[in-house]
Amino acid sequence: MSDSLRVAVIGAGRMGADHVQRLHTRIHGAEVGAVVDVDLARAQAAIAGIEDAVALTSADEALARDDINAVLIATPGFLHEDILYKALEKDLPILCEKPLTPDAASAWKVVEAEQKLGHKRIQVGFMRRYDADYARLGALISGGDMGELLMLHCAHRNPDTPPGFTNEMLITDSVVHEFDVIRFLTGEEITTVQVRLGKATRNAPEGQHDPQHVLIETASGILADVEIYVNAQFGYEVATQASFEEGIVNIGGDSGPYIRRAGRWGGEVTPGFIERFGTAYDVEVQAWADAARKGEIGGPTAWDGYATAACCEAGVEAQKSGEKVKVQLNAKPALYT
Ligand code: ISE
Repeated sequence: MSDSLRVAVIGAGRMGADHVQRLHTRIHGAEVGAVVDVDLARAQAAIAGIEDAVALTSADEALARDDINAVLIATPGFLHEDILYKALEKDLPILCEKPLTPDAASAWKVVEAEQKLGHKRIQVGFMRRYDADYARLGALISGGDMGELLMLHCAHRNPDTPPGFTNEMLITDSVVHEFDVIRFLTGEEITTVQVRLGKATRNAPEGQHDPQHVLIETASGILADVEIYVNAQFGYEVATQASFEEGIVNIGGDSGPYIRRAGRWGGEVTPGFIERFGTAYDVEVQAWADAARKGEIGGPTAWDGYATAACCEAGVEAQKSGEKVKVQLNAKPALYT
């Protein structure tokens, strides 16, 4: 087996294909060995120009190959669980796109399976933790120079939603990042979630109430509010304002060249998450590859995947009831402390 990781990328959709290109062109110490997709033509398109990589339609077939020693899971979330068990059985390093699994009960079973294995093999793809702005804000919070963090105001805006994006997915697919990054920034678990539905845009597809206002409380009482607005039309924006005892910090605002031209001034809005978080994805996958070659993981754990699944479950219940819902968490196993 080569010193480099030979990765099976499972799922060749938007994120999977993006990770294939990343592994092939920008990540050191890892290469694409196989790409799996139910649509063989899509898997073949993803490996075009990559020598020695094979396109397959079955994850089992990829994991059974002698030349594969790592797995990157980028299928839709409801397909993760089965692949996770099979990869754990082979004790392979795993980078699993979020969500770990779609609900807290199945995520807990994955946590239990990893505990049985006795060491961490699963890194969950919460890429915001690798974004330079979030890392800087995290350092300001833990550094303590600005006093205690009191509140976070988060805006999460997407231009539109792909077909099949349900009302629940505003929480489980989008706010899930907010849950993770709030836990990451504060170092605390989230205790309650409430969702308020106000005036809705006419641009949302049938069945979606958009935008939604999500109110979050952490263990020490830090309050966070999230505007999740997934049919905002104008482009992609993820921004946070943090209120401290000694000041205010903004991250994720507009950046890039400020242009004055032909009687106008301004810049460009990023079109989507692949562009907005492109560098963060690169850093994330490199951190995973570096750690995996040493038998470790380089980021968010299966516990983080479970804890955010529990937040999502509370969030979906809160969407329906309008009530403040408690997040139910099992005790944290020693493997993750
Ligand atoms: C998408 O799946 C992502 O992960 C993006 O970061 C998020 O902004 C978007 O709302 C999700 O649908």
